[in-house]
Amino acid sequence: MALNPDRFLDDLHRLRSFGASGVDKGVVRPAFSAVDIAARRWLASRMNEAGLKTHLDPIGNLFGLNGEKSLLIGSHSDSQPEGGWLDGALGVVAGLEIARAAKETGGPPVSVVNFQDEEGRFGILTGSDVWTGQISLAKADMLTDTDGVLLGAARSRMSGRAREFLPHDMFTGFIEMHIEQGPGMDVSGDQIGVVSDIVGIRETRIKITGRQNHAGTTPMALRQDAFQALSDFNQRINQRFAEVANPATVWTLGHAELSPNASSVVPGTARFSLQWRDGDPARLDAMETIMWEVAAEIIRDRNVKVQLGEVGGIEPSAMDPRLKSALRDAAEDLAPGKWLDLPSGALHDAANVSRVMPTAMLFVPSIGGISHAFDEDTKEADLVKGLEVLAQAAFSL
Ligand code: HGY
Ligand code: MN
Ligand code: MN
Repeated sequence: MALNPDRFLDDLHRLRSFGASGVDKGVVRPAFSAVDIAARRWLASRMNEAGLKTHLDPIGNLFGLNGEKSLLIGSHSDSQPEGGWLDGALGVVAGLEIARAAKETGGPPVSVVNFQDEEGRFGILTGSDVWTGQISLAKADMLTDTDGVLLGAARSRMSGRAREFLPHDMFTGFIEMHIEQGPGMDVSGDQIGVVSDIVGIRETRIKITGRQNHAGTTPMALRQDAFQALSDFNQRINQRFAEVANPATVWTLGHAELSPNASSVVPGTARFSLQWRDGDPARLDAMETIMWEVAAEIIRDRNVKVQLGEVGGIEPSAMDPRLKSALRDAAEDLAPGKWLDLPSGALHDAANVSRVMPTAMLFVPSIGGISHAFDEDTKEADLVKGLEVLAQAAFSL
């Protein structure tokens, strides 16, 4: 299969132009934003030019299909509120190049997918959640982003061109190429990572309601300060989670908002997110129990109301042995001694897709281990090496 690495890199840079931030190689392309929709339209035109049949499903997942039975390759093109140019985009453009090269040179049938809202503006991996049946479309429509926008309203911007959900059995398997997004391979000097499994996650949104009041006249002892309650909640979570964590366990309070958010007002409400990740479902459950216990302690000790949202989650998932071994063989052939097996601490659509078909992932290194930030980057030689390994594995399958 004759790949065209220049065309692959050109497409990657072209995709970055949709929502380019102007800082480093940053991208601002949240799911269902105008630039996200424009990027999907452009990708659809590239798929058409490659002779693939485009298909948009009701949640906004875009497919470029090659025949009735094919290997599926892809990832996502939506970004975090401040994202890099490779997170997701790399896997989609690699899939496009391999499907295109395979068509041009009589290779195996390969289709491409570009999942919607992998970055969880609304859910966790929303587009693949819905396609693989983890949640219904009706339930997904009721999800909101942190500004209160309903997914149902957001997706109506794309629904004019959408058709039905595709059956999973059109595909013999799924492979997702991605940047590692952590420091492991940058430090070890490896060029290719073959993913063994993907961690699980739990996530919820929490609201603390205290009593909004005057910051000069309200005695400390009488305050029901929503921020102080949040701070106390966070400290107790740090202590209690650490008691059950292993070195790979992580947790993050990544979104927080105070109301009215003014320097002379005792905050009346605090809204924030809490997520935790681990490879062991029992530990994920234990951490959820701790969260409920800490919430009860805060209500008791801080005289505030604590409302916990629904706890969403994805279970840890193992990658398929046959697909993994195809990736390993290709890695040993094209990057001898410079590849390794490793788990993924980031979530990926592959976690959902692994429930419905054989699925595998490969990683290329992230410079400095930086991702979900404008300065995320990977050496061009590593991007191309990943493309070649993936293409060879696809061919051997
Ligand atoms: O958050 C994640 O792990 C992924 O980037 N959606
Ligand atoms: Mn990603
Ligand atoms: Mn991401």
